[in-house]
Amino acid sequence: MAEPRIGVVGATGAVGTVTLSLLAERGHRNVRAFASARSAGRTLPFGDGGILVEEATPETLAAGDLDICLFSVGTSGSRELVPHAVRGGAVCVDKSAAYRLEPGIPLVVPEVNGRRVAENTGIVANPNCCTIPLTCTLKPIHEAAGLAAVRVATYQSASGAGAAAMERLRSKTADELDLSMDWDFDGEEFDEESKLRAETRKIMELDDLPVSATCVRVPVLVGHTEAVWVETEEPLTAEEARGVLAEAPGIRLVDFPTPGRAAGEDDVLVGRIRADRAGGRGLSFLVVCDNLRKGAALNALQIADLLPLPRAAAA
Ligand code: 2RA
Repeated sequence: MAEPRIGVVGATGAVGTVTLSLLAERGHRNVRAFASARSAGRTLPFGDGGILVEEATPETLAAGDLDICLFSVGTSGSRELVPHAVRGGAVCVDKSAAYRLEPGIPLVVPEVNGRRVAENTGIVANPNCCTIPLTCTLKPIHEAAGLAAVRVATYQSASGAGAAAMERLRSKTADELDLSMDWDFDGEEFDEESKLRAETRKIMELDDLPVSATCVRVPVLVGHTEAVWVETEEPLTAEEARGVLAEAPGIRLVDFPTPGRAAGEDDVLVGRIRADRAGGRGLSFLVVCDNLRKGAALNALQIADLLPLPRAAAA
C-alpha cells in the first residue's frame, strides 16, 4: 500500500531533525525535507541513508505532490508558507504559534482532544511544548474531579529556543550558566506564559479556567520541567490522583522526574504527586517531557496518524 507523501518543512532545525528521525524510525520512506535557501542542497541523515534538503518556496509547497506537511519554521515562516502548502492540497500540522488560537483551526494533543483533528480544513495546530505535557496531566484530573485553577512554574531547556541556543549553551562554562527569560514581554507576562493559559483553555474547552504561569529557561539542553499546582472542584487525594494519572495515555509515573530521564523518551514523566500543603483542594506535582519529541515532533506525528489517508496514498 502506498504511504502518504510527507514534507518536513524546517527540516534542519532542532524540531525538524527530530521529526525526520521519528519518521525514519516509523518506517516512512515517502518523505521530503525542506528548509531555507541557505540550507538547500545539504544532505541530512535519514534512516540508514540521507535526505536532500530542498528550498521551501511557495511554488514547491503548492505543487500538489504532498499529502501532509509537518511545519517547524517559526511563526512568521508558517504564516508565509503554510497557506501555499494548503493550496497545493496538503494537510499541514503547524508547530508554530501562527494558527493555534485561530477560531476554526483545531489545536490538538491527541491524548486530550484528538477527535478535533477531523474538523481541520487544511491546518491542524500543534500546541506549545509546555502546553502539551501540561494538558496530558490536566485532562484526567479534570475528568476525575473538575479543575478549578491551575498554577504552573516552568523550567525550560535551551532546545526550546532552537538549535543555535543549544550551541550557545554547549559553549558556556559553568560560571556563565544562568536562568534566562527570552520570550516577548508585555510589561507583566511573557508571551510564553499567556500562550500556556490560552492554549490550555482552548484544548481543555474550559474558556474561563484560571491559569497562572511563570516561565524561565534553565541551562539544560533537552527536557522541559513544569511544577504544577491544581485546585479541583471535588476532593481528590494524592493517591487518587496517582491512580488516574497512572491510567492516562502518554503518561508514565516516576518518583523523581528530571529532564535527563525524559530526554529521548516519548512519555510525559509525572512524579512528586502530593497534597498541596498550602491547603484547600490542592495538589502539586512535577511534569517533565522531551520538548522536542512529545512537546513538538512526536505530537505532530501523532496528529498526522489521525488524518485520513489521502485518496492517492490509499490507492
Ligand atoms: C520555548 N515553548 O521553549 C517554546 C518552544 N519554542 O521557548
